[in-house]
Amino acid sequence: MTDHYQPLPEHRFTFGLWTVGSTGRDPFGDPVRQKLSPVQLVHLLAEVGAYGVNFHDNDLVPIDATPAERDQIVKDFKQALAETGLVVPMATTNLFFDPAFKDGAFTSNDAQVRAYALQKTMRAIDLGAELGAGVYVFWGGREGTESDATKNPLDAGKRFREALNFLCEYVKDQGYALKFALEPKPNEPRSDIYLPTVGAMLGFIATLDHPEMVGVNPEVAHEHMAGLNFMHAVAQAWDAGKLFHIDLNDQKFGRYDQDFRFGAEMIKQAFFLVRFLEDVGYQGSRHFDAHAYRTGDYEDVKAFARGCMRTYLILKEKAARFNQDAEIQALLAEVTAQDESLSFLNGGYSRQKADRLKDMTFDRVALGARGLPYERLDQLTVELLLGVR
Ligand code: DIG
Ligand code: MN
Ligand code: MN
Repeated sequence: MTDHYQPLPEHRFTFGLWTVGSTGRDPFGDPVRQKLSPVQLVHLLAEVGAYGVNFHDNDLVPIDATPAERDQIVKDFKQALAETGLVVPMATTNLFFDPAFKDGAFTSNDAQVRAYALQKTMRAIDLGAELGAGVYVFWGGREGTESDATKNPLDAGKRFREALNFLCEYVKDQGYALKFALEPKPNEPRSDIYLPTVGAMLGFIATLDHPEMVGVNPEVAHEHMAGLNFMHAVAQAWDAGKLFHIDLNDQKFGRYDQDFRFGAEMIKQAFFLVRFLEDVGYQGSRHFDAHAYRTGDYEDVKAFARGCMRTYLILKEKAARFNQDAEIQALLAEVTAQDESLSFLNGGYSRQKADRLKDMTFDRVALGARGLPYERLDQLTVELLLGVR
């Protein structure tokens, strides 16, 4: 039987080295899988059919590597990319693992740490540009507090803004074809992380010197941790022209950052997300920032990676079926019908329109009495997802 859910380069499925390379270490347990090299991980991703691979600087080059070691690592990595055809659409900086960043990087109270974070990020941007990345992600995992006695949020915002303004100027000065994508998360590892949601990030971007260079990298798990509808956040970013990248995974509500396989928990939300991305023609990477269960070996890690991509493709097919389903489309046409008597309101405000509208009579009771077939519509959606339509 033909398998219609095989990943192809045109699907732009990517994984970070840290995702399939996760050794299963967690706050309560040691690694359960041996560590694979970046070269081994590139070949693993090629085996499962990924399009690209992303990395934090130190996923590829250890923080204490010598320049000669760095050059050899990059040379070997480039060779693996050439052998497999994988590309590097995104790069980012690890500004959260080393103890130096224990109180943040760009927002640290220590000016030395802030300066070191800038230096580290410039070097990591150089590495990302060298490997062809077009998007540079900033996830401020340590940019936050446990106690608000320690830092004024205005100072934190000012420091983060100054760092991004400096780095935007650096990218322009170097002539890199790079754009920045800010990734929000509400908490963990800090008790509260600044700029916790997509909406907060979009508001912050407007305050930068070069807002045109900066967008967002929404992650499913992170908006779910905040109890929010992820597809709505993505739609707002898209509407603002700021959906520069996306981190796909899954997450139960009210949990720590689970980074589960895409579609593993909230299949209906995953469907509406895929339908949105495909309907608007999103052309960016479908990046799976997720990792396999700690219980798995590398064969299960490959099943995890394949599962992320297969579920996306299955839901993409379901979205096409939704858009072609006559009964569903008839209900949508019914509930979204235009009212020609109100077409005079199209095209914005005028005094004449306002006067005419103020003189109109509405049958408020009749408006409230209208029955909406949303149960039918949602049941049809569920039945489509359950495979009975
Ligand atoms: C966590 O969700 C963050 C880090 O893994 C990384 O900086 C970013 C890139 O997708 N996601
Ligand atoms: Mn996450
Ligand atoms: Mn992420």
